[in-house]
Amino acid sequence: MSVLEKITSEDAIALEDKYGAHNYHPLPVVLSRGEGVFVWDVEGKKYYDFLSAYSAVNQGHCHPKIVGAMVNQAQTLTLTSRAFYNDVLGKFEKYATATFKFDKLLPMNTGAEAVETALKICRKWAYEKKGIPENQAQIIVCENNFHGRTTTIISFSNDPVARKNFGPFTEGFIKIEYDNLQALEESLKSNSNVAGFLVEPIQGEAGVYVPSEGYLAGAKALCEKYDVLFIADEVQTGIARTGRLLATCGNCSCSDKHCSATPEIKPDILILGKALSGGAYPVSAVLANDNIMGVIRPGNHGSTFGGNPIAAAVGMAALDVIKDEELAQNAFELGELFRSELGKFIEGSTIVNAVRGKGLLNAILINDTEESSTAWDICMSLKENGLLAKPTHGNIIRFAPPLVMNEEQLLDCVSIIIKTLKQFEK
Ligand code: IF1
Repeated sequence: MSVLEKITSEDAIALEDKYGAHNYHPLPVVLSRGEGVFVWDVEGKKYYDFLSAYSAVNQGHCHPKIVGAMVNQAQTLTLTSRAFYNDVLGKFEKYATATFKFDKLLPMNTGAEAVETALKICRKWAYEKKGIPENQAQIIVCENNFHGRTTTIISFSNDPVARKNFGPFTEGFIKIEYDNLQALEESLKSNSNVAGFLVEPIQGEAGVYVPSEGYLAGAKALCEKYDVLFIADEVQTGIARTGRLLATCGNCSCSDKHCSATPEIKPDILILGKALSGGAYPVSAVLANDNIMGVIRPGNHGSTFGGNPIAAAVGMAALDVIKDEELAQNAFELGELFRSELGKFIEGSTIVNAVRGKGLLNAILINDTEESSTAWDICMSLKENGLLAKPTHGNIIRFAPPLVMNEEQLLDCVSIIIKTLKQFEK
């Protein structure tokens, strides 16, 4: 069967069911084309994409500048491995370190690989710079975190479905409550071997939990006080998704006038992925200054594809688009509009309890139990009404469209969402 051969949705689903591992339960829609904020299924039906591949397609599907960079590089030099230099990686590293204001970048491919890389750097820094006894380093993480699916990362997850029967697990992690500075300080006080604190600026998978004002700045200050590395996992919140270039938004160089641009929440280690490539190619990265990244020496860490020429070319184009089209600003403004419009509906709704989020990373809380199928049923009806979204946990639906959406499209989506929710009013 050639990839060009037309296939029905039913056949596509049957093929995946028969030949693919069942590690997902997708919405029953088979997509075959994407452009900007839209995707089309194999039967030609058009949808607004309100998931953006979990915030990887911030720049919109098949952005011509990103695809152009990818095609051009793919016809020139695809992969050399890091056994040799290539003429693109250094340019990407310079561009990205200047954009996010760090000395160095370590290129990887997936978000989980970047998280694992950050954990290794943090531990090595703890032994070689902080003087923690070898193999005694502890890294503090938050309850209900999501940082990826590797065995070490699920070792500190509390999601039973992600963990069960995948043990034994990696040691060296302490779990505390998210958005609780007292819990963080108590953990720092009572554990002398803490190397780092790994945190999502907004907990995406947990249901788009936006922490209290001052939480991230307070956490950074506690990390400084106890000489512990503040590690921000911005795989999902980064690259303009939350209305600023970064949710932690240190002194980045974006032109976004809303950016707080204060060093109070600038991470010691920054983890990026997903939209670092605009969803066109797996590109992730870990950024840090020389006093931290300097612990990494030849042979300590690597990856066949990490830092490959296509990834570097795509990464630069993806960052260009974010800046040229001022997508952080757009996400900020459309996010305010989205929450305001949904908020008006919620005042009189029996089916939605709340809307929350930052920029264009938002979620609604459905007035039903986690075990109910209501959120799923609502997403199935949204699909029928031409908008694709998916529940995160049980009764929470995440809404994260591409950041290239315009106001008219957003208001069209708000009316689709409200029309659909009204079908479920009790
Ligand atoms: C799945 C969730 C989102 C992430 C953060 C690291 C990673 C992710 C904050 C790992 C990845 C993806 C993974 C994907 C679904 C999606 C997801 F629902 F799983 F939790 F977005 F919220 N840090 N998140 O969100 O990056 O290795 O996937 O490139 O695994 O089902 P990755």
